[in-house]
Amino acid sequence: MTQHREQVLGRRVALSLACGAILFLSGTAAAWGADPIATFDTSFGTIQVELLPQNAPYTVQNFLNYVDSGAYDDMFIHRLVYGFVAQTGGYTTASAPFDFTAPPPHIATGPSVINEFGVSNVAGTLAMAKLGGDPNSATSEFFFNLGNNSSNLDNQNGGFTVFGKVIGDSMSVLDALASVRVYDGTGVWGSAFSNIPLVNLPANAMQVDASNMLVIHSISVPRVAGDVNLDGIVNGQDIALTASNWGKSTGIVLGDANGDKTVGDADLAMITQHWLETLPAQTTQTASILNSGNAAIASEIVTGNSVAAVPEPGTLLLAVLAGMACYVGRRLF
Ligand SMILES: [Ca+2]
Ligand SMILES: [Ca+2]
Repeated sequence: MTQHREQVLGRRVALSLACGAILFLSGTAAAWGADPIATFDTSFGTIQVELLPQNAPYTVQNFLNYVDSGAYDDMFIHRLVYGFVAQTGGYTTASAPFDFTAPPPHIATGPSVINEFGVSNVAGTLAMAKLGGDPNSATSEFFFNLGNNSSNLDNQNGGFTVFGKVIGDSMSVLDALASVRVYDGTGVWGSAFSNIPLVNLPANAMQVDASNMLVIHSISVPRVAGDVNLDGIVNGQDIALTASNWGKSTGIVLGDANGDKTVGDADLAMITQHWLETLPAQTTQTASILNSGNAAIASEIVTGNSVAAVPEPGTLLLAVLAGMACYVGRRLF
């Protein structure tokens, strides 16, 4: 009962503060900030991504939960289909090198996130991967749309939720993936690795090291503490979001300022502590968004290498890895 009273009291405090904030803001222009910018530090260049919390709030919060926990550190692109998608968010190099007896372990996943399809899957967007026939099954894996996949991915399984867009000249970094050789690892690691991009793999390789993979070392997303709706400013909108999620502690939680996966007084305190703080302009300024497609990326898949043609005992396992591949770009994720 005591906890219940505290929750009721907290809700009343939150609501009264929210009302006060709305009144406070009513005399000023709507002080909206900007979308958060995620910087991907990768082995193949730096990629900047504008996250879209206004369009997909639960999905962006889900993404940030993985970023903040470190689960995404040193993840690698495990699926590349030229002109279609580059998929990641499932596997890291933490236990590399990997031999061909067992696949890299999948990262631990949290609760699934509700489908929030709205923005089209055009080139340069990031969208959540999910199970076929289950729109609300996305957890950690996501992909870059390398081409305009709107006619396909907008119209199946409830639509694939776009939660970010590559900005500035970062699309040129993704263009470089077109020259990375793709291997079919189905026979050794399973179907999740049917199109794994690898670099500098020696002909007699018996294992794959981190240096052979396209690694996303880290993702940084500057934010203001207390900015729970991720618009770059701490104000009444954040209090309103916290109030509307008061007491929640299951699934993907919105309004959780301090990151403890529950919404309560501590979050309200953090919001009021950072009241009206904003991100520095240079980190909230969005560059132009490229949706023009990716002409540099070939439509033809390249598989195998010279050792696949003449397998020898020492290269047999690699030959299996690098062997026949088929284009499976239209399969479900
Ligand atoms: Ca805010
Ligand atoms: Ca909290």
